Amino acid sequence: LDNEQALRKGIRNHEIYLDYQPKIDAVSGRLLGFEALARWMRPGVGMVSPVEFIAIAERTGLIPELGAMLLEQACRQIAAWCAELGDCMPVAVNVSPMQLLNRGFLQLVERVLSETGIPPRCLTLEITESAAVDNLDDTQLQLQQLSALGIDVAMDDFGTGFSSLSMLRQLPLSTVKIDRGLIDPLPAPDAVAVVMAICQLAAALDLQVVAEGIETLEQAVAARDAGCHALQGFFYARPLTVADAGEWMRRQQ
Ligand code: G
Ligand code: G
Ligand code: MN
Ligand code: NA
Repeated sequence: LDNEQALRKGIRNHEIYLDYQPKIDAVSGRLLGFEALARWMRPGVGMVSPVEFIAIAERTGLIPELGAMLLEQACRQIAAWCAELGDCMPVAVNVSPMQLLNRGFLQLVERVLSETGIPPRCLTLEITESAAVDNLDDTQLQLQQLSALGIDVAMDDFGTGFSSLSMLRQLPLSTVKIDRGLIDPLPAPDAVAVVMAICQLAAALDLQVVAEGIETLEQAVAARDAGCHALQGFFYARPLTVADAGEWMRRQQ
């Protein structure tokens, strides 16, 4: 209850904001876009992990409100960066299973796209395997309607959950993000074999592959050689403040 009140107040007082972590083209090294990651700087307490406060929001019914606020924030930022660049700067937003399956979610995305006027292809939604596994039919329908809006959908944390490989085919995805648990042991040969197999499967299904959690040059090279299209991780950049992300973007131009 204490946490609920604090979170309610935090949402109202704009204590929750987004950091942006760059995604890099594995071959050219150029910036491809960002993943938006929610942050809560709780006054007198410090940083609260999104794992914790998203769970509180889901338990207490605050998730639609929090999710809407974060999606609006991300899309306003996309609009600002697109205007500055005169081109699309893609941003991926994480969506929890409960958010995705919420009745109002499709309408929310439609409303935010139209209010911000961003090209839908600049927005990616990252969903986790568990959502799809637990409610495949609902998830499939919801994702079909979302992708019909022209946005991209990425399967996050791929390779750790319990998704069947056929799910990749059944869902209207554009991207799979290989979980950092599979990237961490690179360039060990057995880990390379696993990442290569995922990339081959993804290629056959016409999906882009992002490797998450790249922390070293050796991992970056191994992931690229295994066929990953995009690389993300501390080796390139930590999640950055919006100002630092903008600097990153300008330096790439
Ligand atoms: O950002 P790390 O920086 O600590 O994020 C931890 C976890 O929290 C990740 O699994 C990430 O997907 C999730 N997360 C971060 N931001 C958001 C968000 O805006 N919405 C949801 N649903 N999950 C988020
Ligand atoms: O589940 P999701 O992929 O959305 O989670 C992203 C999480 O991974 C965030 O907590 C982010 O801060 C973290 N992260 C991003 N890059 C790295 C990295 O190179 N190493 C580690 N250990 N974590 C990372
Ligand atoms: Mn993610
Ligand atoms: Na992930």
